[in-house]
Amino acid sequence: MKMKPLLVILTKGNLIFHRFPTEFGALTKNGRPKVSVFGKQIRGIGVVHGDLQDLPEKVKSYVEDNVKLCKPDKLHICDGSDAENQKLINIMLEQGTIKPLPKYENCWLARTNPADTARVESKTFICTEKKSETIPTPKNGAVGALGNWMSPNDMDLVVKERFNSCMTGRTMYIVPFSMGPIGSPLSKIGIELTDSPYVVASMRIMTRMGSKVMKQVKDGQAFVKCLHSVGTPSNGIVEDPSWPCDPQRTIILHKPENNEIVSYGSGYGGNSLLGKKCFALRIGSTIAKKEGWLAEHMLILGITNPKGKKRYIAAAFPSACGKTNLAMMTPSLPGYKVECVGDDIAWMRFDKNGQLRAINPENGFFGVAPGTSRSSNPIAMDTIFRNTIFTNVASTSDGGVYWEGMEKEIGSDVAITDWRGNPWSRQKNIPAAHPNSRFCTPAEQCPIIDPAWEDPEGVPISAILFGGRRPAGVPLVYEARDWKHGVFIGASMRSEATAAAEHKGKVIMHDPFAMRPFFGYNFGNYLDHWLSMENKSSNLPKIFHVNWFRKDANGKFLWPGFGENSRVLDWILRRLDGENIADETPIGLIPKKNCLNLKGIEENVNLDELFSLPRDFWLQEVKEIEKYFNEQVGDDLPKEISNQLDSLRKRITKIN
Ligand code: SAT
Ligand code: MN
Repeated sequence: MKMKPLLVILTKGNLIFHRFPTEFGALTKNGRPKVSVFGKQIRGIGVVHGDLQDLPEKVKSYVEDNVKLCKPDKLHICDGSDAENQKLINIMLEQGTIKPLPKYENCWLARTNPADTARVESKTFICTEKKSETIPTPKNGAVGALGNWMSPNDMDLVVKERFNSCMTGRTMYIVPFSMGPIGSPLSKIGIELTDSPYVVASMRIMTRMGSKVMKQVKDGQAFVKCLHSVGTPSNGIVEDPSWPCDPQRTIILHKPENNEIVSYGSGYGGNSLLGKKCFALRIGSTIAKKEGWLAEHMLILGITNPKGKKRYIAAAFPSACGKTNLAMMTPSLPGYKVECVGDDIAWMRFDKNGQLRAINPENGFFGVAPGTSRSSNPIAMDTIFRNTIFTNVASTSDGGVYWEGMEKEIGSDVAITDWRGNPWSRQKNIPAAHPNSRFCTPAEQCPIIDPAWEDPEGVPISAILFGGRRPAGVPLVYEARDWKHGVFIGASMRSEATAAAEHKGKVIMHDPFAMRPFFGYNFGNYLDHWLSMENKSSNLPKIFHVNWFRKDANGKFLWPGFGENSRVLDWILRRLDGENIADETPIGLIPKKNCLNLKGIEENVNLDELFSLPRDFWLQEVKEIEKYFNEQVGDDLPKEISNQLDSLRKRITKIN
């Protein structure tokens, strides 16, 4: 790698090393950048892109406050243009953050610091005056597992301690972005201040970013404040200037009262692309509660049956459980067509006719790469090889990418370099790509993007699916008896841990509504909010639970999954049409014998095992749920939900 000029800055006895890209320069005699903030003017600081005077007043004062705190050398006001993007790419190339992937068009590979590869749930906090606003009070000495709370005072201390001068030697980018189509009544705006060009380039893909959004702020729209820095370790030494970060002190804070997000120390995904989990889910859920709608960790798909009737379905699964695959499914059942509205987040509200409508607040897919292949998700493979930033995947000697699942898709003569940059061979017992490696790609490139995916009114939702990775006991699909039962099913969701966060091993974790890491307020109140939706409509979506991941005694999947999941969606759609194809069971309604369409399926499917309800398993499951509700939700658990649990227990004891 070409060496860049090395600058050593002494602050309070600490040495700080910075490698500046050559475009940097203007510093004062003592080597410190000139920063001074006077009243409404930011003087002595280079504005390298855009015009400060054009900023709306509210943005100006937000920027000013944080320039004072973070002391960047330069300011860049993002307009979202191609020319700007090219500039960012050049900077990242120069810093060694990305390298080109010449096999494809406008694709780039970023390798992170190996200590910065996933969301950090243990370092993610919601800041409210009262702890009980954020999390229910755990009982019986349990450690709270429904989010972390911090007081606003402590938040201030954390911010002062970490952000003071954290952008010295760097550029602060001012990133205006819209979550949701610009101008939709369901959309919301954010301004992210960040010192990472990687974050800016990724936000340009994942959100609608640029001048149009700034114009909306000028016209008076409120915005969510999002401050982000990759940070500098407290010893002042940036180990690897190509991916600066401060994993020791990484922290992600949310203050719903001010619609404010502050994130320090990580450049990765949900930690740094603040529109995603921080805004669209955590702050989003608090806004949604106030305004009477739902901000959920759900994909949205459109599905047309062979008769040409189209419906939309929203589905909640924990991170890295195949949401992207389902959202882009190629149905194996003839005559069906799936179209994609979104793969991760849904903002939903009932319209004046009582129809639930959803938008995808995002503009791109930040999908898990490993496991994505021509056989598992050909549509994703047709989406991601243009205008995409890959992170922590392996690379090939012919200028392409590689990950687990792509074995059949590369020539035997190409050499592979793993995600850390080391030569890799199949004999090595370690994965070539990091299990949480990602592609970040524009949604509009998806060949089956739904024609209504940017409809400002949102798409009408007919069914809601909950699901997870459940290797044992949980059948392929079951239907909730009614709305309250559906809310209970969402509340009782459990799933095997994945690589999307820092959890280790294949433990089955409670993950209510797939929102456990993303609740912006007390989960008990969240359940009340969901229950209250019942009064908003006489035409509520039906609720189902699905599980593609059940295994037999030998550890083999009982269901082929992927395109064959269209058979489950077919049953669901026929239930929406009121067909008499369901049998009551203690846990909900399951397909009547011969009513799940298996015509033409190649695998031998053991339906009896796939739909069996082992009594001991379910007694244990009820016990686990009860323990979880008691310990974690305690007095905040709505009565309706404990009633649901009681009736489930009674029904299960009757299984023989
Ligand atoms: O890393 S992200 O939070 O953006 C993705 C996910 O966990 O679903
Ligand atoms: Mn997700």
